[in-house]
Parts: sequence; structure tokens; C-alpha cells
Amino acid sequence: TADYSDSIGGAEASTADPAFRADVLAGLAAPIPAIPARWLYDRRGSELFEAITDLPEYYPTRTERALLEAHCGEVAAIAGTGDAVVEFGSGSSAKTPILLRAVEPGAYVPIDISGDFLRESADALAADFPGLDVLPVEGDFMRPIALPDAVADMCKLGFFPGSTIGNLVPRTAVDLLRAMRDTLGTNAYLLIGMDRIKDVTILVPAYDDAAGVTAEFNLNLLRRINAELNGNIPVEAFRHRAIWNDAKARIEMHLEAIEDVEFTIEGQRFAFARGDTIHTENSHKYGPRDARLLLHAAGWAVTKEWADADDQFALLLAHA
Ligand code: AVJ
Repeated sequence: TADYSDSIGGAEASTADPAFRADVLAGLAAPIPAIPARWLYDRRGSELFEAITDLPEYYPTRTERALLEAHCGEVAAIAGTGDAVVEFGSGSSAKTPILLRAVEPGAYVPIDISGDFLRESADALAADFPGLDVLPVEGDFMRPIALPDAVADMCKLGFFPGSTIGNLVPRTAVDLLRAMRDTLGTNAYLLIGMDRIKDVTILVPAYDDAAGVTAEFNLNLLRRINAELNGNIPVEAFRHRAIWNDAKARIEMHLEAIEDVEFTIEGQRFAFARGDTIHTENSHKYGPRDARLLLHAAGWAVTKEWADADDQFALLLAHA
């Protein structure tokens, strides 16, 4: 029988994000259990993701950084300098300074849903770029969002690095790219990073590293559920899986039950049989034509693109 005693006081329940609660309870009860990837990124999850970006198997971060270092001068030559750089989901982005040094914008507008991270990284950047007007905006960039009045008359260069677009299914990715176009306005440019389709022998280890950091990143979601949603999931009864879904050209992260398990979350019971999985993240990969089509479908014209010599990762510059 379930033990409800921990929820009687209600203190833990009241601190939980209601959207997290709703997504977890509905997601685990669905015919194909899945939890949206955004919930992987609590404080600990964000730290673990930072650690992933340093792993030998995880090529995207270092490949994209090298592309930015090699080509941001050309981006500045095409998109212009002195205007506004608008970064979507800035988080703790270590790549931003590379772009800012090349483009030398008058203003930098980082947009993020997480206000804490946003202010921390905005303060750090403002200290490193004394002449730059740093104007953080807290909000959900999935919808068109109002930019600060100070940048109203400037041309905008949107920046969306990290292959974050790959988290979204194509339909939602197109909605997002269109929303960005509405946010940035006429004559805007967008610089976006997209991960390429490549051999599974490279793709799978990038999401299932030998040191087990990605496994810990994935399993942290269960720990977060236990801590924030009054759960008793036996975390040891699940294992991390990274699967290449070729039909959908994406890496999927799952948490697979290695034995039959039952647990409760906020007093609600769940049962998983051995081999059942919880789908926790998608990371879509795009071939050269796929990448351009995605942008074109959202109304962007592709001006220029750059990839590394092994065609592992691409940067695309698009024009509204
Ligand atoms: C932050 C979404 C770009 O898909 O490569 C890395 C997330 N998940 N390892 C990616 C991630 C597991 C990452 N993105």
C-alpha cells in the first residue's frame, strides 16, 4: 500500500513547480511514458550537462566552438556590427564571447526562462564587455517575445547555438524558428548550430559515455522527481539508454526498468515492467539539406553555412 504520510504536511508538494508536477504525472501515465527534456535541467542537471560538454565522446560543443572561432569574423562581415545580438536560451553559454568579440554589437539581449541563470551570466558578460549594453529578458522564446525598447531601431542577429533546436520535434522546431523571426523583425539574421546525421558508432557513445556522466544526467531526473514531487522511485532499478532512431533521425534518451518496479509520486501509483522505458530526451540530427529545409520551412533564407572537415556539426547563417 502507498505511504501518504510524507505528503500530509504538504510542504514539499507546495514547493514543486506545478508544470513539472503536471508533466511528470501525465507523462508517466501515458501509453508511451515520456517526460519533456526541459525538466532534465535543474541545478544538478545543468552541472552534469556542463560536464558532458567536456567529455571526449561528446563532439558537438568543441566542434561548434571551433567553427565559431573560425567563422564569426565572416558572420560579422555579412550581418554587420554595432547592432543587437539576441541569444535564445543563453543559459550559461560559454560560446557567446566568441561571437560578441567578432560582431562587437551595441547591445546584447540574452533570453531565458530561468531568471537565476540569466542574471548570473548577464552580470558576468557585462563585466567582461564594459562598453556593451546587456539587456536580459526573462521569458519563453517559444512564442514571439517583446525585445527591450533600447534595441527597437537596431538590426538583430539572433544566436541559437548548441544544437538546442535538436531537442524539438521538427514541427515544433519550425514553430520556434518562425517565432524567432517574428521576435527579431525585418532584416534580422539568425546564426544557428545544428548537429549532423553521422555514423551510429560516433552518435551513440556521445550520448552514452564511458564515464557514465550522461547516464547520471538522465537518472538525475528520477532523483529530481523523488525530491520535488514526493516520489519513491527506486533509482537503481532504472538504467540509462541512448538509442539511434534512424526513421526519425534522432538520438533518444530513455530510462529503462531493469526489473519490475512500483512506486508512487505525489501519492499516485505507477508500475513499470522490466524493459519498459521512460522517454526523456530527443536530439534530432540534420543532414545539409534537412538543415536548410527546416529554416526555409520557417521563412528564413539561408545565407551561408559552415561545417567542420568531418561534417560533424554545422553553423548556418539565415536572413529573415
Ligand atoms: C543541450 C539538447 C543540445 O542534444 O546534445 C547531451 C543535450 N543530452 N547529452 C544534445 C544532451 C545528453 C544536448 N542539447
